[in-house]
Amino acid sequence: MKFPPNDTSRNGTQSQQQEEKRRVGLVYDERMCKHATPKAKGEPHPENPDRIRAVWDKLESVGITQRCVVFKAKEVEDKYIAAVHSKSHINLIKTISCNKTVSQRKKVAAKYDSIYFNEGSSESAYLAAGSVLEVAEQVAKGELNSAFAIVRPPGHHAEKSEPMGFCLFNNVAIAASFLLEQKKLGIKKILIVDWDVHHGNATQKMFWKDSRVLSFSVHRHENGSFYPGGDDGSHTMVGEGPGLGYNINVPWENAHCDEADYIAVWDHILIPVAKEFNADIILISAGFDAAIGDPLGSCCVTPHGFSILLKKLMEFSKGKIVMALEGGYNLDSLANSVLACMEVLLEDAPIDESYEVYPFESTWRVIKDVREKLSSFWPILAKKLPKTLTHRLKPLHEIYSSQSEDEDDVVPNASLKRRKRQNSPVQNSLSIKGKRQKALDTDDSEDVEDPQTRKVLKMKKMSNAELAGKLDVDCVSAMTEAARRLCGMENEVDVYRDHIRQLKDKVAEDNGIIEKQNIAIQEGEKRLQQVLNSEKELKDKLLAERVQNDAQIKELKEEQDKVMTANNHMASEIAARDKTLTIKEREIEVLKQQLANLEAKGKEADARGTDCAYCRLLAKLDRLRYVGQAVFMTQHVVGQWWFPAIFSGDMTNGSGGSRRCFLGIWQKPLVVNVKKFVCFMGICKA
Ligand code: Q9C
Ligand code: ZN
Repeated sequence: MKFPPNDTSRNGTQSQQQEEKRRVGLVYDERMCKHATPKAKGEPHPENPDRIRAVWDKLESVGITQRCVVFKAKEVEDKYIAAVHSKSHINLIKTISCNKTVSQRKKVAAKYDSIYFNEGSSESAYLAAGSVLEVAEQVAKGELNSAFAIVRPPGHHAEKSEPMGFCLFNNVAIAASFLLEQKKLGIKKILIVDWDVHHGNATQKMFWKDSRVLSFSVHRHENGSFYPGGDDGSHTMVGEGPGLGYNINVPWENAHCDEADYIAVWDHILIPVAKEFNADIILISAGFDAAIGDPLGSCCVTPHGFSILLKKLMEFSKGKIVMALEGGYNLDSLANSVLACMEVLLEDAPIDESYEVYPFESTWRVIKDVREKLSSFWPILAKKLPKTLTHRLKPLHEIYSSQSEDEDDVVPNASLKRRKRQNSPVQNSLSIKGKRQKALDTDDSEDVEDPQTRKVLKMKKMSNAELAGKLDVDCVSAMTEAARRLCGMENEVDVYRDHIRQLKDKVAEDNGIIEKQNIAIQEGEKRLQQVLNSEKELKDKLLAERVQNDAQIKELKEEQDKVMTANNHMASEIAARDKTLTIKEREIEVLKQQLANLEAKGKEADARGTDCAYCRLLAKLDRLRYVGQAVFMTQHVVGQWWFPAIFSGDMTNGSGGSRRCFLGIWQKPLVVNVKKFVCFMGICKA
């Protein structure tokens, strides 16, 4: 036996032989063989080191290992185990191999269900978990397309604080938690498919309330009597809280299931849900104890069956699949099944998935129950299954049914629990008939076992003369028999005749009915025609009305158009006038402004006027009147300004005054003859 060379231990190097289209990781490490039962004699324990050796040797012998990226195992770190196991459990597994005697270890192991420990257990457990974690990370990163971890001890029964069912650490659960925790990997949703024949009780519990992990397990259950037993594996266990609907159990009611049953479950439960869930990566708890020939599982899945199941999962999560070995206790079955899976991961040959499935009747029942229970979380499962579901009629092959049941199978009424085989009577009779016909065709009476057939054949071979001479007792009895049959046939003919007559009567009767129905049909057609006619009339009338209406509408529209044009015209005129009005208003505004300015200026002038020298003079003049001086004033216009001119002097003689005084701009003196004392006052604008 060869082991992976040391230099591939951590990073893993691809073989030089040929470039694979897919990078498939493979973990194997001889150190995982160290975990073994302490007792040497007697029956070997089913979970023994030869299991992984057999797998590795097989893959080696057919040249698979050279085509994979091979890794040696690496011990998992405690902090990653701690995500799913308790401190005390980690401590138990870490210390179980050292500082303890064989009998001490035995005593500890006895506290648990189906557990043994030896001096290699701790290391193997750490390596198994580390191996799965390592390749899971590589696949998540995209360094590998997919991977298979050939590990032991297995993991899916190992509870948070309790080793169980040959399992020490839950390898797959540790890897799943690791992937989710390493945010940079971008893994947000994980599908765990557990096809080990036993229920993955621990994985179920570890992600019970977690919607990031969809745990799917298909397993023998048989009402909780199959290991690990109880209700945990029931289809009613669907998760809780945020994890509600994210736990799926498919519990078989009986042993002997084969790929037909598994494929039916895939097609009608797992695949539709996987489509909907759309995981970032798929982890398979790949036990092969449901494989044909397995001593614990008593199921019949062939290697080809496993390859179909795996192939169907390759369509999801971009083919990112990590397989971790769980159970599987028939070394040949185990090795061949793993090989079949490796060929799928390497995409060796197209898998023929066109498989006619004939599952058990019980399988359809289980599928229906599971779908019903989960349909509220996964609406796709609410659809009705096809009405015509095929199920198997053929009898079980001897190899399956004659196999002794394993320890787990020993339950009351085990024989009753066996599959209800549906031997087809049709097929059986056909086969006997077939044989007889073949014998008659061959003309070889000596080889024929059936005495009746042999006799007929012999007679067929005799000449007429021989036959005549051979009217022995046999022949007479044969003829009697023939006559009896003939008589029987005549009776049969009579019966047939009667039947024919009855049929004829029935035909006549039916003809009458048909005739009546024809008449009814014709009447119906007539009535239909009438209805159609009146319908047509109505249609015509409506059409005429419509034409008239259309004309009226057209006329009204034209009128409306005219009014609208006029309106438009008026509107534009109004607008024009509005514009003029605005202009005029603006002019008025300007004029008003000017007026206001003038007024203001006038007022200003007035205000100033009252205080001007001229006005003061006027006041003095008023007093002059009394002293007999004549003062008169005229106005003189220069532009728009009034300038006062004041003349003073004795006005009594009627001649002009001799003295003049003036204010403002003096112009040519104005000589006026006045009789009266005149005071001519202009507006003081100066
Ligand atoms: N009555 C795995 O396949 N059987 N474990 C014990 C006790 C234990 C199977 C029966 C079967 C454990 C990983
Ligand atoms: Zn198992």
